[in-house]
Amino acid sequence: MHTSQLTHLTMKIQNKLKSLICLLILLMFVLSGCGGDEKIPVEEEVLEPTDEMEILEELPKEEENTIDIPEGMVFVPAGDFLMGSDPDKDPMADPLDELPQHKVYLDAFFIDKFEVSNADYSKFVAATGHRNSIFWDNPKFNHPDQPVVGVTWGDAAAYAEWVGKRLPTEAEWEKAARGTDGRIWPWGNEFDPTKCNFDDEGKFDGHLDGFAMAAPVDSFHQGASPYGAVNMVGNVAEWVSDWFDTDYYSVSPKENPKGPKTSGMGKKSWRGASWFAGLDHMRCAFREYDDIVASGQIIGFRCAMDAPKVE
Ligand SMILES: [Ca+2]
Ligand SMILES: [Ca+2]
Repeated sequence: MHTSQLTHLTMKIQNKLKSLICLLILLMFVLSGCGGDEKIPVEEEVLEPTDEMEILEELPKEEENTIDIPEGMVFVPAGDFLMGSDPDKDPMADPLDELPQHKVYLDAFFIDKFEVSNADYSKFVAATGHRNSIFWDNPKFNHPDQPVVGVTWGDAAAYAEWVGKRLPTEAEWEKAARGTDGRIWPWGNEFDPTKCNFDDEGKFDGHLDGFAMAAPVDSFHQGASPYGAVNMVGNVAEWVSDWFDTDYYSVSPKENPKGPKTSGMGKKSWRGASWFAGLDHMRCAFREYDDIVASGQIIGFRCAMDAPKVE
């Protein structure tokens, strides 16, 4: 082959190669440019609705506007809520009596926004001649605005009847305290020592929350429950209507549970713990009990009422 011919052929091959490279570059550019600025879609994490999330969808709020809510009470709409504790979410859960966490349906009801005060209770005593609190003359406990203590379960039930109400069931109390979503505290899942009156120094005279003993019932609004009830955890513990049974949650009915029929121990439940108790008791799911005739310095109560059924 002639030298010039060879050179020409080489150039042709080089040109072909150049064209091929250009084509490849163009192809890569086109491919990479496909879709302009669009990023490769990252699969978003989709949360599967769980039972827990489903029941977060509350009943319509309008219901609250169509119901005549008695003065001093809050409305808790009908529906499911999570009762008891999930130890994976709440390390302080007591495995003895707070498990299993379970879904409970309750009819609508009203519950007192505040614990019953000494002022409230003294009206009952004056009107009926019912015996007074055993601490009626003790200045640590007898301020009119403080919650009444030193009352037995029977005293509490008698007061409730006198005002045309009743004691809440354990389930009603717990729903009123924590709403539907199984939260640990009335205000959410993070503890806040400024939102309840408890033994905040761990030595029975804690008062960093402002109170060494029971605070006025109309206090700690910042710790209100989803329905607006205050001092549900802390201040004074609260008698409820149920007999106490450690194992009740494993056998309780799914709708409107009212506690065991009887208690061999003669113990009635109380809920919410008090100014005398430490952090681990300051939880919506915490359960405790006392003798039906006991009347200590830490147990008071609040009342409940059935709400009219909405068609
Ligand atoms: Ca305190
Ligand atoms: Ca309380």
